[in-house]
Order: sequence, then C-alpha cells, then structure tokens
Amino acid sequence: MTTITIKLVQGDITDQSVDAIVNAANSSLLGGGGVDGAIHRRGGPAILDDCRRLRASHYGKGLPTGRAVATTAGALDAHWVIHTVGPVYSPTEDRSALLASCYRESLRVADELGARTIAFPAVSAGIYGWPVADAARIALHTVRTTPTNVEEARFVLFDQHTYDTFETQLR
Ligand code: AR6
Repeated sequence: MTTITIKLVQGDITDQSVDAIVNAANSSLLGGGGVDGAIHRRGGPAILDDCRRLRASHYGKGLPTGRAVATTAGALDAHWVIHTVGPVYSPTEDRSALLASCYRESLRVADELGARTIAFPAVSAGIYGWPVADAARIALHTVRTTPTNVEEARFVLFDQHTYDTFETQLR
C-alpha cells in the first residue's frame, strides 16, 4: 500500500490517459446522458457489448447502487472503464454511505485489475442532483482513506464551479 496522490483536473474525463476511467453509470449499464453518454460515445460500441454481457451473466436485475464493475475502455486511452452507480440525491434520506461506496468499490475493482492510475468524475453530482460541495467532500475523504495500491486518483471535473468546489474541499 502506498499513499494515494490526489489530483484535480478541469476537463473531459474521456481525454484522460490513465489505467482506469470511472463512469457515473446507472444500474441498467446500458448508457445514458452526462459523463456516461460521453464515455460510450468516445469509447465506442465495445464498452456497451461488455456491459450487455455483464448484464446477461451477473446483473440481470441491474448493478446495485454503490457497486462497481469493469469493462474494456474500447477506443479510450485507458485499459478499463469502471462503471459505478451513484445514488440519486435525496433531501430527506442520508444516502452518503452509498456515494462513499461508489469510490471504495471502484478502488477495489481497480486493485483487482492492477490499475495504478484512475480518473473519477464527480459521481452523482450531475443528473442525480447531489449538492457539489457535499459530493466533493465525500469523494475526497473516501479516496483519501481507502486502503489501495492505486497510486494516483485524478478527479476530472467538467465545469469550473465543480472544479473550484473540489479545490476548496481538498484544502
Ligand atoms: N467528463 C467529466 N465529467 C463530466 C463529463 C465528462 N465528459 N460530462 C459530464 N460530467 P452525470 P450522475 C460531469 O450527470 O449525476 C447518466 O444519464 C457532470 O458535469 O454524468 O451520477 C447516467 O446514465 C457532473 O459534474 O452523473 C445516470 O442515469 C458529473 O460529471 C445518471 O446520468 C456527474 O454528472 C448519473 O447521474
């Protein structure tokens, strides 16, 4: 176990050269909008083919929230895409353990694969509505404190506000 280095980047996660790119997927694993749409568009049909195989073999009822699974990265400059399902934000129910689980499970899968570098989006902080500061706090705390052989975790934040919020939380 080494100490993980956390980096923040503003940009598009599909431009990253890393061992594993994390996708903020939904439990169907069949694609969607946001970062999920971008990853499938840029990575090409091989990713969806793998997702369909995983559904057929293991996740007929869908990948549960908080879990993670790996597929090929297709045409992306990475070896794997790790798909995780974030929780939809609820103002009345505390679902933060599920959001933390997305990062922990993604790192566990990355360790199984032997990945040393990983890129994360701000899981649940888009279509799933999680307030960005809270999503950033949970993401950074979980990645910092999870034992892993991954050496570098890069948070790739799409817009300036999300990047600035992560930077504030990191300090
Ligand atoms: N690179 C990096 N970050 C991105 C990119 C990109 N190319 N595109 C968007 N983001 P979201 P969620 C940011 O909505 O909230 C999908 O339909 C975005 O600005 O992608 O977990 C899935 O299929 C935000 O900061 O994921 C699910 O149904 C962050 O990525 C649902 O959306 C996450 O936003 C998941 O919603």
